[in-house]
Amino acid sequence: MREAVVLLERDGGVAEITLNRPDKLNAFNVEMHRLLARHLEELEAEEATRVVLLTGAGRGFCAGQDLGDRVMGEEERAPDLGETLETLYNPLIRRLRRLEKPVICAVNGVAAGAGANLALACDIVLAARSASFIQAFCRIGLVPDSGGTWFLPRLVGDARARGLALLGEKLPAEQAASWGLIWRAVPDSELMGEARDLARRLATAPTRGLALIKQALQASWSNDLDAQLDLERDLQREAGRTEDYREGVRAFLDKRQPVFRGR
Ligand code: T3D
Repeated sequence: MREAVVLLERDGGVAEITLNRPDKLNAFNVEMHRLLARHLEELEAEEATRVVLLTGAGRGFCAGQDLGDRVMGEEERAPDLGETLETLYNPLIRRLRRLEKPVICAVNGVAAGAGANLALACDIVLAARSASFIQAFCRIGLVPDSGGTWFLPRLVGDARARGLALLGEKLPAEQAASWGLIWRAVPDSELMGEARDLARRLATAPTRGLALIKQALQASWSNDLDAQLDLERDLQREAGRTEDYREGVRAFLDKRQPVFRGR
């Protein structure tokens, strides 16, 4: 039997998702989109899952859209790429940004096109030193999608965003880390160990509080300071009513490690 094109394993509070089309560097086809969306939807609803870890099988992380599905004959009508963004890529990026639990991305190899921007949509991005990021769109006449034109200038500034998007050159993981595009580059052999350690750590953190942090940071991109202060007030009110906050304060005063239940 053929293996699924997206694998899902659960271990304690951590759900590990692996993109699994290694012979295509895990390029996206419709089946991969559908399965990934289904898994994320399930995980969203599961209280027991407190962290999602995303990675790729084989030597690549994800090479973006499977271009084998985009071959056109001379006379054929071009596919409506706006439609595929609307129905497949945009919902994926929105789902990851809105997920009320942290998403760690372990970039195990090349991340190109929508694959690069999929990684950038995650909350904490670790990459193997041999991995790289390529805004490959300009090489085939397309525009960076999956949030690329939003993430890039915010993460690395306008000059670097333009260079990356217009030249489509390979950005090695260590440079990506030094530019602030990702959290850290680590030796290849340590990638999955580090990513899983981080995931286990976050799985015992105050999950509701982390979800509110994600919400506040996301809103900060479009809020002015006044609106952000108001939002912090509202979110802090909510955080202050969680069981985990109670536990955090009690544990601090008792001089013991807190036990957070994620509520
Ligand atoms: O279409 C829409 O719906 C709109 C949305 C678009 C989103 C997008 O992501 S557009 C951008 C699409 N992606 C690309 O343009 C990247 C294409 N791939 C590459 O440029 C290179 O493969 C890499 C730079 C990523 C890696 O290069 P390298 O030399 O390490 O590997 P390779 O030999 O090129 O690839 C290995 C195999 O994977 C190869 O197959 P083969 O020859 O061994 O049978 C190659 O064809 C396949 N592969 C890699 N990327 C894709 C792919 N097959 C289909 N689609 C791919 N994107």
